[in-house]
Amino acid sequence: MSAEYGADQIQILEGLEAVRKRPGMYIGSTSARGLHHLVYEIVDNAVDEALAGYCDTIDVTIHKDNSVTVIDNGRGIPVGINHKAGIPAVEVVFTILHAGGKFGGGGYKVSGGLHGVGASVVNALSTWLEVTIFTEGKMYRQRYERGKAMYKLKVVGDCDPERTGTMVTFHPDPEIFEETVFDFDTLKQRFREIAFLTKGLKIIARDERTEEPKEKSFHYEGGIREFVAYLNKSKTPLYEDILYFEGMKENVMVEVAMQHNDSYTENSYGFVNNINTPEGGTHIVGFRNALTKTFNDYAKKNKLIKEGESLSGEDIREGLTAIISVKIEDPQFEGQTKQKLGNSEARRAVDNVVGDQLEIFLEQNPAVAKIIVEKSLLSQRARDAARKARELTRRKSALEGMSLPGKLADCMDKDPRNCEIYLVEGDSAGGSAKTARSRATQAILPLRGKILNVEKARLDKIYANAEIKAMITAFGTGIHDDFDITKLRYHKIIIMTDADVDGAHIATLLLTFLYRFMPELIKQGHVYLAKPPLFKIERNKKIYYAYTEQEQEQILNEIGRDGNNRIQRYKGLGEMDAEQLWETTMDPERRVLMRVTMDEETSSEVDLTFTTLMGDKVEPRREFIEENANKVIDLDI
Ligand code: TTJ
Repeated sequence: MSAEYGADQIQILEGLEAVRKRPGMYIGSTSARGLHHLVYEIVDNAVDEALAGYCDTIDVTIHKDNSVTVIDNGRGIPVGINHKAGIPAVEVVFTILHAGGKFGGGGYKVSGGLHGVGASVVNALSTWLEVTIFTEGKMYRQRYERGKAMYKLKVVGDCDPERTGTMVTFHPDPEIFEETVFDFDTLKQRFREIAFLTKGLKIIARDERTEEPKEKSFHYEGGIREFVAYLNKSKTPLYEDILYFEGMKENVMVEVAMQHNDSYTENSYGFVNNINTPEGGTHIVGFRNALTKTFNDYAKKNKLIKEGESLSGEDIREGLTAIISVKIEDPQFEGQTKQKLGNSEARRAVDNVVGDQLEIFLEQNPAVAKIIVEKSLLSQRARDAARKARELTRRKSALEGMSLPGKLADCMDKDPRNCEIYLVEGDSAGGSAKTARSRATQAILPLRGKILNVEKARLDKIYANAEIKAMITAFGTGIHDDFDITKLRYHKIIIMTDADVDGAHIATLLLTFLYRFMPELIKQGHVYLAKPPLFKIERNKKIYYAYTEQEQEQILNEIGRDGNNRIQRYKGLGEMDAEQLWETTMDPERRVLMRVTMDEETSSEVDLTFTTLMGDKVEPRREFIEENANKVIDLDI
C-alpha cells in the first residue's frame, strides 16, 4: 500500500472486505438472483441521473466473458476531490460502503433504496471493475480489483467536448457467486419495467455472447400508461381510456395509471422508487381508499346504486389493471420481509391525488364511469352468491367433520412433511396411479377432463366447480382470506399430466388456479410437475426410459442401434401400466420432478404469462410461445 493511503483508506478496505466475507448480507444471496442485482445496482445509479433530468439513455452490454458494461449520458460522476474523504468523489462512490445513496444530496433516488447497496458493493464483489467518466473533453479512468484501486484516477485521453457521462464495466467474481452467467431475458424484463416507470428514458440492452449479438431497446414516452396497456394486451379492455393521475403532495411524487378489462381478477402493482412492492403498503392503501370512496360518491350522486347500498373496494377492483408508482425521499419499509411501505405521507399523497383527479375524470366521462359501476355491481352479485355457497359448505363440513373428497385416495401417513398428493388428469390414469402408488405417503386425486379456467370465471362459478372444491378440501388450507398454510396436508403437490400439448394445457390451468388462489403454495416451493418419460426402449428384455429426445439419442448411442431395439413413444400416461408408471414417474428414487418457482421481483411478468396463455386472444399467445418456448416447456413461471 502506498504512502498516500491514510488511515481512512485502510478502514475503507476493511469495509469492502466485510462485503466479500458476507456477501449475502448486502445482496441477499450469491445465487443467480444476487448476481443480477449487481447489474440493477449499477443501472439504478444511472436511472437516478435520468430522474434528476440529466440523462436520457442507458446502454447495457453483456460481454462474452460475462462482464457487463453500463453507459449513461448523464453529467458523469464528479472527478474532483471529495474533501471529507480526501480522494476523488468517483473513488468514494466505488470504495466506501453506503456512499452511493447520500452522494449529491436531495432529489429522488432509486438506488440506495430497498435493494440499493451502493456501487462499492458491486466493486467489492467483482474480480475487476473499470469506471470511465466523460467530462469537459476528457476521459478519466480508474480500475479496481476485488474492490481495491489499482491506480489513482487518471486522464486516459480526450473525448468529444459535447460528450458527458459515466461508463462502468465489471466482472462478477466467481469466488463469490455460485452462478456467474447472466440471463438476458431476466435483465430485459427488469429493464422493460424500469423504462415503463421512467417515462422518456431509453434503455438499450445488448448481449454479445451469441454469434449474432442480440439487442433490444425499451423506451416509453407514455410511461406507466404504456405499462398498463402492455399488461392488458392479451385481455379485452372495458373502455378505451387508460386513466392517468399524477401529482406531488408532501414531497411524495405520485403516478397512477389504470384500466379495467373483462376478467375477474385484479392485476395491480405498486412501486416505490421503481422497486416492486408485492407486500403492498401505505401507497396501495391510499389508492384503494380513494378508489372506493370516489366511486361510491359518484354512484350515489348519480343514482347508479340504490339508497343505502354501497360498492365494496374488491368489487370496484374486479378486472382492474393498475400501476401505482411513488417516489419518496426516505422510504421506510416494514413487516417481516421489510417490503411493505410504511410512510403515512405516501398514503395521504396517493389518496389525495387519485381522489381529486378521479372525481374529475368520472364527471367528464360518464360513459366510462357507468361501465365500471355496472361491472362492480355484477361482481357484487357473484360475490354474494359465492359467499352463500361457501357458508353452506362450511356449515356442512362443521356438521359432517370436514369430509375429504370421495375421489381422493388418501395416504396413511399423517405428517404432511412426508406426504405428497398427485393431481392426475383423467380417471384411467388416476386408476393406474392408485394401483402404482406407495400408499404410505402418496395420495392420488384424479381430476376429470378440462379444468375450469379461473381466469375466465367469476367467483361463484369457481366455488361451485367440483374439481376445484375437491382440491381445496384435499389440501386442507382453505383459500383467499381463510388460507392457512400450516393446515397444508401434503408438502408436495405434484401435477401429473400427459407429456403432450393437452397435458401442458391442463397443467397450466392447474397452475393458474394455484397461482390465483393459493400463491403461497408456489412461493414456498410446494408445487411440482411430474415429468413422465417420452420413450420406452426395449432391448434384449432390458427396458430403458428416455425423458427427452436427447436422452433417447444418448441411450441409443450407448446400447447400439440395430434391429434389436423396440422403441415406443408414449402418447399419454394411460399407455403405461401401473408398474411402469411407478418406475418412471412416481418412485421418489427414480422419477423426475420439476419444482415450480416464481420470481416475485417481476411478478407482473408472471401474470402476463398466465393471461397470455389462458386468455382468449390467439395472436399474443402465439407470440408468447414463440418467444419463450423453453419457459413454456419448463413451466418455470
Ligand atoms: C452527482 O451529482 C453531481 C453530478 O453527477 C451526479 C452523479 O453522480 N451522476 C451520475 C452517476 N451519473 N451516472 C452515474 C453513475 C452511472 C453508472 C453507470 C454507475 C454509477 C455508480 C454511477
